[in-house]
Amino acid sequence: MRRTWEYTFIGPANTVTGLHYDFPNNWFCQVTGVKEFLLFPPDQSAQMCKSRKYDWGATLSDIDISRLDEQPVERESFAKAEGLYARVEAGDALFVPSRTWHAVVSLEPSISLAVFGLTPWEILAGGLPSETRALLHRLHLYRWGNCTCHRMQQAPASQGALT
Ligand SMILES: O=C(O)CCC(=O)C(=O)O
Repeated sequence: MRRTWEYTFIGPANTVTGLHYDFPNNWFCQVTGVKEFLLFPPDQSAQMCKSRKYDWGATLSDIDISRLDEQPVERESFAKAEGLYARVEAGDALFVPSRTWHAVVSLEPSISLAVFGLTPWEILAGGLPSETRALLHRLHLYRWGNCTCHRMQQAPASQGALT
């Protein structure tokens, strides 16, 4: 028994999805176009420069694979990582195991379907802590102001602060 849910990724060529990992396993299905994956198993986490930025579904990295020349510290760490390269074409399915760091670049306009799944035990072990963090985040008690889900608006000049 497994609860599954899907994400669809639709985008032009050269779309970059930054380095991150997801808690669930993922069957990544390429529908049209071509994408390249860089994959790093969980034992490479020490080299992945884990970010403090909050994201509901993923754990993010401070490494920006498209701006490594501007990130000397992250680049040095990234250079020590041992990973895998995968290329997916229309009709391919790639299994991305739980907690595997990955970054993705589309070489062509692409449509992809990511199918995530969690067993009841995984929902308890990982889903519960994740939902607790999400609740604390919405209550502004956890990583508020440093997240991918809320856009911080510039306050009027007289207030001179971010809201
Ligand atoms: O296809 C992409 O650009 C991102 C895919 C991804 O990160 C995922 O399925 O977890």
